[in-house]
Amino acid sequence: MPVLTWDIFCSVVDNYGDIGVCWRLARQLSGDLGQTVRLWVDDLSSFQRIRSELDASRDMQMLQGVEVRHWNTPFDDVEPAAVVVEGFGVRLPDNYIVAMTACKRAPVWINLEHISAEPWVDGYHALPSPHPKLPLTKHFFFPGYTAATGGLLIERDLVAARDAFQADADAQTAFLRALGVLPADSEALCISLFCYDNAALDELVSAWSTGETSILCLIPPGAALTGMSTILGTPLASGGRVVHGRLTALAIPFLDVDDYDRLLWACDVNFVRGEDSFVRAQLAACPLVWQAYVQAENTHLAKQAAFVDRYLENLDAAAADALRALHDCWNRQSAGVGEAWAAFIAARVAAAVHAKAWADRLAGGGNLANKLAEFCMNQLK
Ligand code: TRH
Repeated sequence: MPVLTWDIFCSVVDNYGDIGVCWRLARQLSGDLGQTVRLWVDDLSSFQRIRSELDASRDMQMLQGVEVRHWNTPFDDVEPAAVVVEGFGVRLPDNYIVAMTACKRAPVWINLEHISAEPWVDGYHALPSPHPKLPLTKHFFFPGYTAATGGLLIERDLVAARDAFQADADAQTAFLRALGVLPADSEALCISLFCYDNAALDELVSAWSTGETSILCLIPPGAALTGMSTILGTPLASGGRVVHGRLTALAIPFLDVDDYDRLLWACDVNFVRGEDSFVRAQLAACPLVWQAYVQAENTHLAKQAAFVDRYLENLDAAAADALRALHDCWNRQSAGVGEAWAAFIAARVAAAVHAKAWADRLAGGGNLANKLAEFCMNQLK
């Protein structure tokens, strides 16, 4: 594959998904495809949270083959790359756009969109959008689940690394021990909980505390931990644990992205949110419960339902009904989540087999970094 230069622009709107996705793309283009990548990030502190070796005070540094640049305002004049990617519709600096028009060959300009399982994505992926005034054309690039979309970010050795870890009980035990999991916890169903503020958490915690299955819930800092602390009446901080009936809640540190992957691989069930943790949980080959990023007019509910429809295809009715109800209550933050959890527990073996089949299907489908690179090279022909 020819080597192109890439500028990826990431503005951290909130939380960690924007930088999580942009970092993953940058690293894969560089590491797996040998591309020359600059990643411009406006908030290096958020980036540092998911990659602790990053120095948030430096304007320029190399990280795993990627040149990481602080996106300052005003933006210094630089020579644009051959491919320019704006993460999630971020507005590029005006002087950078002007510089793009001055290039001998106009850069390929990509807007990397959010993932959605909704069927309309097939028709919008890769559509051009000519600039109203300048001789530049932007293309929309949609991640997704069908051959007509851009696929998913899946690193070349992800599946092998995951399978090796999941086949290695000692590695999993050592990993979990370092997070504060005790030998006595080994009989419990292990859950990771990463979510937004969620009014349904109270009922879910009550179901976990009073159910027949022992639960060990690992909770990174954030809304989930705040919610759990309030419900259990004990402020939890990293390393802290509270036992409440059949539930043991354990606060864990915020992990580097690659360790977060290992956490997802090591747990029996993963509660995830937003975009990047959601995709990683699908690739972890374990059952997941997704809380979509809340949007105006409840558009996230349509997004969530479209995913569930796709995800549950070919799953037996009892397990599918349980997972649908769980997602529905969790995203509507409504009553019924306890009952849905009990139904999920009854169907969890089928759900686990299905999660593995789903991950295999994704791994055999389109790979976003490769598809994007091929698309851009074709544009430059
Ligand atoms: O954090 P999120 O809610 O992020 C986003 C943003 O809100 C964004 O604006 C919005 O557009 C998008 O959601 C839909 O959820 P997400 O996408 O799952 O990103 C979390 C990232 O944090 C992901 O890359 C995994 C990483 N992470 C760690 O590295 N370590 C951890 O311990 C945890 C819990 C997460």
